[in-house]
Amino acid sequence: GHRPAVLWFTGLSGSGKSTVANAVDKMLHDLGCKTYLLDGDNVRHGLNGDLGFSDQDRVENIRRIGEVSKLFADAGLLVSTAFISPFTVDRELVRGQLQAGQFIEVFIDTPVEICEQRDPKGLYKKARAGEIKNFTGIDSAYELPLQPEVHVKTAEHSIEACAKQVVDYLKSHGYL
Ligand code: GGZ
Repeated sequence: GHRPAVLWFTGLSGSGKSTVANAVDKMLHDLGCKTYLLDGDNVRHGLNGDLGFSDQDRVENIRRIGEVSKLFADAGLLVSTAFISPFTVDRELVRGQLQAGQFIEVFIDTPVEICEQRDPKGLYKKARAGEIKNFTGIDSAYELPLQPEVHVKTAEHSIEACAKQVVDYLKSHGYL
C-alpha cells in the first residue's frame, strides 16, 4: 500500500519534467501503486483546451489541475503532474487545497541555457525569433521554488537517477 499524494513537478519547458514524471510514474506502477499522470498531453488538449499562455490563463490552468489532482488524491492515488507552473502563489494555492503532506513539490532545476540547447520542439528558437510571445524563461517569468521537497538536477544526473531520487523521497518519508 501507499499513502496518496500529488507529486507536483515544476520547471521550464525542456527541463525534463515530463520525462522524469513519466519515469517516476512507471517506477511507482511497477511497485504496485495506483498512479495517474497529468501532463500537457492529457490536460491542455482536453480539459484546458480553452486556455493559452497569458498569465491569467496559466493561473487558471494550474487551478484546474490542482482541483483534478485533489480528486485523484482523494481517490487514493499517487498523482504526478508535469506543468511549468511558473508562479509561486499558484503552486502554494494547490498545496493549500490538499491535506498536509499531500503536496510534494519536485523542482526540475535545469538551467534555461540547457533547456534552450535541448530545445526538443524548437520552441525556444521560435520565442527568440518573436514568433511565440510570453515564453517562459525568455519573456515570461519563472519563479523559483524556494523550498521544494525534492530538488532534481537533470543536467547532472540520468533520467533514471532523477526518477529514483523522487521515489527515494517517497520511501524515506513514509509514502511507500
Ligand atoms: C511556455 C509554452 C508556451 C509559452 C507553448 N510558454 O516543452 P513543452 O511545450 O511541451 O511544454 C511547454 C508547455 C507549457 O504548458 P504548461 O501547461 O506546462 O504551462 S503553464 O504551467 O505555465 O500553464 C511548451 C508549450 O506548452 N508552450 N507556448 N508561451 N510554454
